[in-house]
Amino acid sequence: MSFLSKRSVLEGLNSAKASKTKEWRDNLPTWCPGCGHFTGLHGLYEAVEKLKIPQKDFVVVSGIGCSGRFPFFIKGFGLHGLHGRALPLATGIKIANPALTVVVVGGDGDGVGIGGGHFPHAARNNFNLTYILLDNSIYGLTKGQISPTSPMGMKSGTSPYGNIARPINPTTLALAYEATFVARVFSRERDMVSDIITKAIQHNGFSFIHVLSPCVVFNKLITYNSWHEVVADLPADHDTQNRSKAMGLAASIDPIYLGIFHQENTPSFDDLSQQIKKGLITPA
Ligand SMILES: Cc1ncc(C[n+]2csc(CCOP(=O)(O)OP(=O)(O)O)c2C)c(N)n1
Ligand code: SF4
Repeated sequence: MSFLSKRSVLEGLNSAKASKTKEWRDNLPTWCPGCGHFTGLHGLYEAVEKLKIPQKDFVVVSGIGCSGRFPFFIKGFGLHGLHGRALPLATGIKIANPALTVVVVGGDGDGVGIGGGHFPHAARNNFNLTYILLDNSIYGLTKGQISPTSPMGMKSGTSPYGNIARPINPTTLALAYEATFVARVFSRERDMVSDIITKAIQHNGFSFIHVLSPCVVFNKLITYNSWHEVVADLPADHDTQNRSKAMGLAASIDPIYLGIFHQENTPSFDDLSQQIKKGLITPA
């Protein structure tokens, strides 16, 4: 990936494709030119435009990090919360008003580091949220410390001799936590990112998208090129109903598979709580 100039970013934002989503664009993103997070943002612009979600019914909730800047760049409502606390904030918003479309965005540090304790419970409760985890395998905002997804051996300000901790894999975590929609995408594949974010928002229940989203400034080891060499689409005959098979494919590091690993139609938290309220079911 060549380092994009500020001008080329602006040209991209004004391109014919981007102009279709101009109603959704808010402040000009402050990310570094070439940051992978741009693709996640464009994917979300395209998804909400395609799904014709009214801006008054749309909320983006984030934690802290470069990824946490998301709500400033998209119209609708936004909440830039505390580091690692985006999921509980979003859960409260969704429970208070189930009619809203609530999208949660955060980094790998935010989501599987400090906020890692919230992820299993948002997933297993099947809250009707879409969680986009922008993984650059580093803490970007705080200028390049290792994160829970950094590979062993990676040098950084906090690992001058190389990282000695084993990395965790957000996609296998989501599968283990019983998320009902689990996908992985790469921010070089813009159309795939938009398509899968659209499907995730349409999904009834907790949808999780792991975005491989390089930090072009602080991570010199995990880059567009290093990921490009190992990513591959999931096998065409992959059965998205088979969670244990999905787990094996999600754990693979060469290739690193992209696509929808798991999708299951089952009542969401909102559905079940409405049915209980109406006296239609009683918890067993
Ligand atoms: C409670 C708390 N601890 C630590 C910080 C400092 N901090 C801000 S962002 C961040 C990590 C950001 O990394 P990540 O979540 O991966 O997002 P990125 O910036 O890479 O998009 C840290 C440690 C904080 N703001 N609040
Ligand atoms: S520091 Fe890294 S993650 Fe943050 S905006 Fe710049 S490229 Fe993106």
